Amino acid sequence: MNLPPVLGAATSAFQIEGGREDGKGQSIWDTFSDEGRLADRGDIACDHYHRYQEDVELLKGFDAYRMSIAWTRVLPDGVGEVDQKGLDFYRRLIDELLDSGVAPWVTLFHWDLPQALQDRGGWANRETVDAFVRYAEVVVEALGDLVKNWITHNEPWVYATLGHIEGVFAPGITDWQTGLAVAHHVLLSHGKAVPVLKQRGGSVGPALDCRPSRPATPDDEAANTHFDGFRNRWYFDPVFGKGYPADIEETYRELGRWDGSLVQAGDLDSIASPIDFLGINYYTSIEIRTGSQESDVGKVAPGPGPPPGYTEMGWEITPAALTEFLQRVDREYSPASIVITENGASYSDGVEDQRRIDYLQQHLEAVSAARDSGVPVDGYFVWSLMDNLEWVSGFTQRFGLIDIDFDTQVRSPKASYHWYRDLIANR
Ligand code: IFM
Repeated sequence: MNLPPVLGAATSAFQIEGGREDGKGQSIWDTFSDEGRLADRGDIACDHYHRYQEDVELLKGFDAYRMSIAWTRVLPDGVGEVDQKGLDFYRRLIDELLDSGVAPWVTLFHWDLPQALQDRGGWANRETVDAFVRYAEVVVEALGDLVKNWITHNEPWVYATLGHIEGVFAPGITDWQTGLAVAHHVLLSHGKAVPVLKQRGGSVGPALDCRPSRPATPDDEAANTHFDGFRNRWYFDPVFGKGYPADIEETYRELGRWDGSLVQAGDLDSIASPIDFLGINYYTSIEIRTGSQESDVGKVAPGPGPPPGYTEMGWEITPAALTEFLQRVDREYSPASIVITENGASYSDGVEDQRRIDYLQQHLEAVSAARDSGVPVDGYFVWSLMDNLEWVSGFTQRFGLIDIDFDTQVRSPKASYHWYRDLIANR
């Protein structure tokens, strides 16, 4: 296989850390958890806050580890006072990684917005952009001597849409105008943070989620184009200087979802601030049929597939679509470098997880095929290093290379962990 030079695994703060202590502020996901809106509470998760040394030990042999910082540990209210204890925790963790030969790839925003900022409108309020830039300044000042790869935002589509249009994720809002305002401000804050994070020589990129789609029949082309615009182009186009896609803007205007008035002079240039790499999170693709009321929020029924055609998230296994999507991104946007910032599968197979090995093998082959055709894919991160709190699904969906017993916090590497670590060692 033509593997990317950097192979690692990923997690995010809320999903693994626990540790609501040492001055940590409340995030919108803590609130969702406190309100009983998650299948399991998030107070402890994998208790990584206390067990990070054990977790780093298990990362030995990996090239890199993608983690996120909890904004509320660094600035409990999002703005104002810095909590040194929070920064010290991340410094200890990152020191430990570097001592273990594992490069930290650090995400600033993986959805856990300080509740104090949400109380002032969250990402729908343009002031949150400034708050994020200040947060980036604080973090790069404290950790920029150690961290060389930064990811601004994780999955802006998911954050904006599931949290503010569908309302199933925190903060639980169901309003299109809010969702599109959130998306714009998240993208704007990404662009404004890029030069800040580069100040100390780091490489910077966003982690964009994608959902490649295909029309079920030739008659479904228009629906498919619309879905692709809503789901992919609305985010990829502005990051690469193409502005918002005109066809989708027109639809949104007609439906009263967007009048473009919150896009101020200079915003689109800021969003297109040059990045060093494009992070892509890929799990599945989708078939689109015309006429579904919900086709623009991704609720199109998937077509049948031969077993084992789906993971336990109900996501169809489509590795070829990853190769095609990478080739398309290369053709249409020409990023200097692409990193698969997430890819993985949920299976509750315990430590004998051959199905996860198969999934990862197929997707690494898909990445390899893209590289063979000249696409600059330079990194790949498995989601996830360990089973963790899968947002509203709680502990029911297990993506980890390492099994977690959530009662005892015992870590047990799965067959996929050994397979992946051997692959890295023997490449
Ligand atoms: O667990 C999530 C992660 O936080 C973001 N990307 C998708 C993963 C699986 O749903």
